[in-house]
Amino acid sequence: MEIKVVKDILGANEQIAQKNRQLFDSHHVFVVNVMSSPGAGKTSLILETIKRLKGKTRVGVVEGDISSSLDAEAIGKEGVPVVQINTGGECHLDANMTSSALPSVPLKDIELLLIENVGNLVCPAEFTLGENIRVLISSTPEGDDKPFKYPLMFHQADAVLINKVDLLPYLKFDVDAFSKTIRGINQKVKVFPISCTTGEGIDQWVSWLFDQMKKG
Ligand SMILES: Nc1nc2c(ncn2[C@@H]2O[C@H](COP(=O)(O)OP(=O)(O)O)[C@@H](O)[C@H]2O)c(=O)[nH]1
Ligand SMILES: [Mg+2]
Ligand SMILES: [Zn+2]
Repeated sequence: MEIKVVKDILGANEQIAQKNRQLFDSHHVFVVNVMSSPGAGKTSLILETIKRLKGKTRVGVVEGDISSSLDAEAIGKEGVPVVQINTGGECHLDANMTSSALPSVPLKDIELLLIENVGNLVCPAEFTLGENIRVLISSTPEGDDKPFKYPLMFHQADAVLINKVDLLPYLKFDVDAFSKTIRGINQKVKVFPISCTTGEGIDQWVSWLFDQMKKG
């Protein structure tokens, strides 16, 4: 019985996600769902991505947060349209919350929508929003065992960004072993070692993202 209830929730979410996707497609907006644990660098990545795409494509941002609008304020300073969703305690965004934010998103004026999900490595994997791609940020201080502990997140991702590689000299984190583990779970995934602090790897990520947008 419990399993059926869960399936119904996810089925309903999937239907709303498909409607969101139709709306995005009709406006030719490419949508990225950015996921990670708290503090891995979602907001930092969005800021760095916006800076590099200035003049190349028009970006909008949706900020999912349990409460507060700190991240939305930081992104608003970059001069891009940003809409805040406060989930009111929910630990993930779902398609319905996303849908309720969309009337405030200027879809006609943007080509790329970056959605910062709530910091969590568990349930965001289950709830699609209508996105084109899913990006998972895993940062070096979290340890290189995360693909073993949260396989679904890694399985669902189109790209995994290993953030904070500037801290590698101080940590026990084996980038090669980590990348190998991810590929064992998900053969198609792209892996980018990056640092939002030094800028390492960000150009490679942004150029890949740009290619994905062109493919649609
Ligand atoms: N050393 C280092 N710190 C980073 C890097 N990226 C983000 N941070 C820091 O990590 C903290 C959390 O980043 P934030 O982007 O807010 O993470 P979020 O909670 O996933 O949105 C902040 O203090 C950032 O300055 C990085 O590449 N290297
Ligand atoms: Mg954030
Ligand atoms: Zn949740």
